[in-house]
Amino acid sequence: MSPLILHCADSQLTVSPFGAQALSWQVAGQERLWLSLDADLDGHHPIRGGVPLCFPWFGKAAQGPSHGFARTRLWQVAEQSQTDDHAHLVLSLEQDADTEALWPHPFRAEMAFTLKANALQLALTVTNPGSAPLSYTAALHSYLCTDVAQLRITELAGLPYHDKLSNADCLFEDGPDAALPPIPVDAIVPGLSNCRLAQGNDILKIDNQGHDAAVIWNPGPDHGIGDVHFGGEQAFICIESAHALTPITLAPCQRHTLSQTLTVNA
Ligand code: TA6
Repeated sequence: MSPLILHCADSQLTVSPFGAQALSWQVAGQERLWLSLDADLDGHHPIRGGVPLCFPWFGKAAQGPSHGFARTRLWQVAEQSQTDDHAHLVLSLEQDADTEALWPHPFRAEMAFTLKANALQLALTVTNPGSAPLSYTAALHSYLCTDVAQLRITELAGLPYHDKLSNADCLFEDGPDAALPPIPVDAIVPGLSNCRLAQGNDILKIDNQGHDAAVIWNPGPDHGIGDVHFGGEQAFICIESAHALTPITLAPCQRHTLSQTLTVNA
């Protein structure tokens, strides 16, 4: 279960087959994905950081673990290729006795990673191989490196969101002094497709597709989360490409792709 490493020009991506989870993405030596120093890498528990996959449900559910089982399954290598301008890897997961016990549906999930010199595309494609409709929710739960003390996501100003912390529908503040987002934050923002993380001249552009919402999450300093190392929450913001408001329903043979593209200095 060794990690898979992709290279393109000056960038390097490390992917764990356990969970089909990106763990590290470095561009010109600079790390872009946050991984907890206390992350559990034993191959049994969710890994805190990188880009965990939430599938076949987002969030808590009565029938099984938070954010589904995809992040705690071993995925198979389905494709791997390399050209001058990109490296590509696809990992796949299908139903088996363990997934059937939690979610009695046939499915095929493919997680594709496309690494370019200054960009990373993450794409989760789910196909319905069965004869009945298949419904699920999902997210690419990206932990992006940032300095939360200086963070300001201007695209959020004035937008409506569902606040999971208060279970209320709210509006982000507007105006030049608005804290965007307020910390702690656990916000489901309908339809948000693009935003930027800026720190001085350094910009990371985030483009989501096939989603119905972006999720913005940072637990703040009093989180009590055992596998976030001390002070670690100050160094990341999760900006997720999610289909979390309503389920995706696939007819037999239909497929859907949920994606996120991260571009440095775009
Ligand atoms: O995407 C935000 C969220 O659903 C939060 O509510 C928070 O609990 C977070 O994900 C982490 O969930 P996890 O199950 O990985 O601890």
